[in-house]
Amino acid sequence: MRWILAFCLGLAIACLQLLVPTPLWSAPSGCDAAYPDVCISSPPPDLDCKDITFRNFRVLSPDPHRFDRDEDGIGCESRS
Ligand SMILES: [Ca+2]
Repeated sequence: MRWILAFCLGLAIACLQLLVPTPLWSAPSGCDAAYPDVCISSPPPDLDCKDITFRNFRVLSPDPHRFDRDEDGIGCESRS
């Protein structure tokens, strides 16, 4: 019967992770939600691409640092 308990507990944890908004679990405080793939803190200070090492990352509105100046949803595109 112990496996049933383990199964239910695992199921409960899985459901909890679906119900609770992910930022509570994954995003450490200080990471701006506009850049979900990388951890960049919200301004101030206002950062530019030259101040960070990330390239070609997803940018969501409102893009407080203006990393995505051409507004295609990709920040700090590396020119090749
Ligand atoms: Ca862009």
